[in-house]
Amino acid sequence: LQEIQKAIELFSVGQGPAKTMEEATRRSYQFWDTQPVPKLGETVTSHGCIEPDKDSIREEPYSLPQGFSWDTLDLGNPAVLKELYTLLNENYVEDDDNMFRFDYSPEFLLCSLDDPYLLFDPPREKMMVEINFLCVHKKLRSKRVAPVLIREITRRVNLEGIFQAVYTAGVVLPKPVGTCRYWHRSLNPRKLIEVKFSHLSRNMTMQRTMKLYRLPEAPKTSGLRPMTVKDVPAVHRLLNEYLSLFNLVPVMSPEEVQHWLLPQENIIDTFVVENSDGKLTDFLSFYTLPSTIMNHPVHHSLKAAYSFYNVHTTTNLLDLMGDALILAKSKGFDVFNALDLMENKTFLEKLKFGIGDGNLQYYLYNWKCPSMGSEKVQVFRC
Ligand code: MYA
Repeated sequence: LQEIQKAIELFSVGQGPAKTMEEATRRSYQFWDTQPVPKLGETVTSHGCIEPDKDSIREEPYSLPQGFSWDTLDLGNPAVLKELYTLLNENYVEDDDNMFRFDYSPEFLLCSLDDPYLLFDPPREKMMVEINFLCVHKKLRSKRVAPVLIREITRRVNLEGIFQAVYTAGVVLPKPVGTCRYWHRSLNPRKLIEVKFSHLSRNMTMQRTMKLYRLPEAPKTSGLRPMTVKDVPAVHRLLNEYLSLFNLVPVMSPEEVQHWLLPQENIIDTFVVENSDGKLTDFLSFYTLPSTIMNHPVHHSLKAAYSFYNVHTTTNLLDLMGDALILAKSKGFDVFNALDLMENKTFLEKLKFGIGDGNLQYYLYNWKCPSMGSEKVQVFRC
C-alpha cells in the first residue's frame, strides 16, 4: 500500500501545479522549458532579455482543439462582458480547499483589461504587457489548452512590437523573480469564522475575538479625504517618487494614475491626506474583489478589500494603514488583504493581520534579473 501511495504522490507531483519551490524542483516543465524564462535552479546575476526581439512573427493563430475558434471580445458590449464575467465567476482562481473563488465584477474587469505599461527594473525601464486572467473552463482542464493560450497571446503581443511581460500566479513556475505572501486582517470576524475563512483561536470566544478586531468608527488622520480628479498630478508625483525606492515597479503616466486610482464605486477607493497648506502628503488605496463562497447555506459572498498603492511622506505608515482598515470596515468589507511586499512587513502584525497560506509568485517573461526579497517588489495592477 505504501508503494502505491508513493507512486500516486510522485505521479501527482509530476503532473499537477506546484505550490512550493520544493515540489517545483521535483517536477519537469514540458511547456515552460521551451520558453524564454530562467530555469528554476538557475542563479541570475545579470539584467536583460533572454532572447532578442523577433524579426519575423508567425502570422497564423495557433490551433485550438477541434470545435473551438479564436474570438476577440468587444467588452463594450454588455452581453459579451457578462459572458466573460460568467466564465471567470465559474472557473477562475479558487483557494486550495475549493471553498472560495474570485468573483471579479464586470465593471472591475472592464477597468482592469487595459493597455500595456512601462515596468522599471533599475537602472532600466522596459515596455511590458501584464498578463492576467488566464483561465480554462473546468471541463477543458489538463488538455494542454493553457500553453496554446500563452503561445497565442505571446504571438499577438509580439505583433505589437513588445517582447516582455509581467505576471503573477499562485503556482511555482520557472522562475519567480520575487515571492510574496498574502496576509489577512479580519474586519467581520463572526462571518469569517462562520464561512471557515478563519477559525476561533484557542482560548478565544467569539465575543473576545470580536473585541480583538474592533476598530474605531472614524479614521484618525486629519485632512484625510477621498481623492478627486484634481488630485491626479499630485498623486502621480507622490507615487512615482515613492516607487523609485523599489526594484520592480510600474512607471505610470498621469492618465494611468487617473485610470487606476481615481475612486470608482465597488472597484477602487483612494483617500489622500491634504495638509493645512493644501498640499497632498500621503495617500492610501484599496480595490474591491469579492469571492464567491461555495457551498454555504447562508453566506454567498465574501467582500474583500485588497491593499493597492499606499504612499507616505508625513503620516506614519502604521497610522495610514490603520485608517485604511477603518475605512474598509465602514464600507462593509469582511476582510482586508495585503501582500508582504514593499514596507508592508512593518505594519502587518501590529495591525493584527494574520499570515495566509498561499504565496503569490511574481514573474517576468523574456527578461532576466536577479531575484529579490518581497520588500523590493511593488504591487501591480489588480
Ligand atoms: S494566474 C491565474 C491562473 N488561473 C487560474 O488559476 C484559474 C483556474 N485555473 C485554470 O483556469 C487552469 O488550471 C489554468 C491551467 C489555465 C491555470 N500560469 O492546459 P493545461 C502550466 C502559467 O493542461 P490547465 C494568471 O492569470 C503548467 O505548469 N502556466 O493546464 C497569470 C503546465 O505547463 P508545464 C501555468 O490546468 C497567467 C501547463 O500550464 C499556470 O488546464 C500568466 C498545463 O496546461 C499558470 N497559472 O490550465 C501566464 N498554471 O508543462 C503566462 C498551470 O510547463 C504568461 N500552468 O508544466 C506568459 C507571458 C505571455 C506574454 C508574453 C509577451 C511577450
